[in-house]
Amino acid sequence: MSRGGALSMIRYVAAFALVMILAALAVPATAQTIWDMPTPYPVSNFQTRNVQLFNDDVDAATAGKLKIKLHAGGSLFKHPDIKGAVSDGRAAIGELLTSIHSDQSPMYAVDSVPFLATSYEDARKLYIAHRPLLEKRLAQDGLVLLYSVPWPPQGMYAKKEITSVATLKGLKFRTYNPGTKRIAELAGAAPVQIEVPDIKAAFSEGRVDVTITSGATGVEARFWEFVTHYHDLQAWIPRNIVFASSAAMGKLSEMERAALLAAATRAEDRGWAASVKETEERVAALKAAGMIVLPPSPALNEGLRAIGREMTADWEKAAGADGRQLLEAYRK
Ligand code: PCA
Repeated sequence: MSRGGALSMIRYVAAFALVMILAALAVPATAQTIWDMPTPYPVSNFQTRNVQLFNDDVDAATAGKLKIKLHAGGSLFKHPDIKGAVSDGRAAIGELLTSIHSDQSPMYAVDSVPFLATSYEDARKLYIAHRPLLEKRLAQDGLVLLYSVPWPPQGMYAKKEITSVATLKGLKFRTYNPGTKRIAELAGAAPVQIEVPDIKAAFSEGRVDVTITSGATGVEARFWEFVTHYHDLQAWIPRNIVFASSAAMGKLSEMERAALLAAATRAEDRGWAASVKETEERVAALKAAGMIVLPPSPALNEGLRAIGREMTADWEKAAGADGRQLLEAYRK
């Protein structure tokens, strides 16, 4: 071999070695995907615990190729910002209360219309009718629905018995979505929007007199330190959704996407069962902590149902043909 030939051979071998080194370095980057997942509620909450089990399940099913990192309690993005963050790619996956965005679309509101679906059985029927339209609406925001899990039925916490809607007049009413804000307004109360992580501070600083939420949230935030009465209204069953960015999902392998969807189905079934269990346990825990747990008086019940009828009519008007289709499917 000539000298020139030997040199070009060395160059060739060096270039080949470099390509091999770069290829080896590139392997971990393509072999593992890490997704950040902002969620709104505390780590101890049953919804969050279910999300963590979902993430563990995805990790196991993909042999660690897809890892989802939980950022609970609004620590990465605050609840109202989670949807936008996933839509525009600042996070790949997230969780939220569907109806926090009910002012964007009636399809984000239907599970939180008072007295439309008040039992788990009806909530399930409503979800089945709702799901295709919810998926369609989320797709407009570049999002894919993975699963949806209900909160326990919603009741009212207060510092005295609320005997009628008129009793609510002028009270500081903590809200968590535009629907609860509307209830407060129709009742002549003063709405104040507060996320779960801030609720204890709001109560102790005297910014809240009354709120509607579940036994789960009431126990978690130790409401008995601030209020005395729980009116077991069973007024509606709001749902959370777990959703991903369709762009981020498009970058997964076929195997990873299938694993994610299968884990979502399991998480949904597990979550509905956990919610039912939560309902029984948490109302009992409120009683054990010394709270007065009572059914609504006939006057309060009728007053709230009248508000529910007005909000149902408003929803039907806003939701148009899609809304009619949804309600027909639900009532079948
Ligand atoms: N807890 C959440 C939403 C519904 C519920 O039961 C909250 O109070 O914000």
